[in-house]
Amino acid sequence: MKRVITYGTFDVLHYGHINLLKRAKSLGDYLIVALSTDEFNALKSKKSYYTFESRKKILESLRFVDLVIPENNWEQKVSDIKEYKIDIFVMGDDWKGKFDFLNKYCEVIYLPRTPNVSSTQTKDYLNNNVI
Ligand code: C2G
Repeated sequence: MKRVITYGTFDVLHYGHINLLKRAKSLGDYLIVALSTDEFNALKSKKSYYTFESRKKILESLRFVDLVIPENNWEQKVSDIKEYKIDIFVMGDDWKGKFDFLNKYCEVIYLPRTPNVSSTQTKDYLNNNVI
């Protein structure tokens, strides 16, 4: 049973997120998503449209996501990897290099981001095209 973990806000879920999550799951058998809490988002200077609970519900509805846990801080990754016996840590390549220190504990893989889609773009579009 190969266990994979990834981290993120996953606000206003879009096909870029779906591509990342699907590819992450395909690297193993069990995918854990550590979902940024609303409080941690504030630390990342992000304000998500959907609350943590709503974003969690959406992710849990995806058949290729096996477990959603809260991401409360930057520091929890090593303990998460140990606690959940993670084999592979996956992030989009906008984070390339940032988490290489986790190589001591598990495989670290950066996957290419999906171009031309982001939660921010979606929100901007909706804000500027209210009918
Ligand atoms: N992503 C992607 N393609 C996009 C947009 C996002 O592959 N067009 C990926 C990101 O690279 C990331 C994941 O989807 O791996 C989640 O993206 P965000 O919700 O923006 O996550 P972020 O705010 O980068 O949080 O501790 C790590 C942080 O919590 C990462």
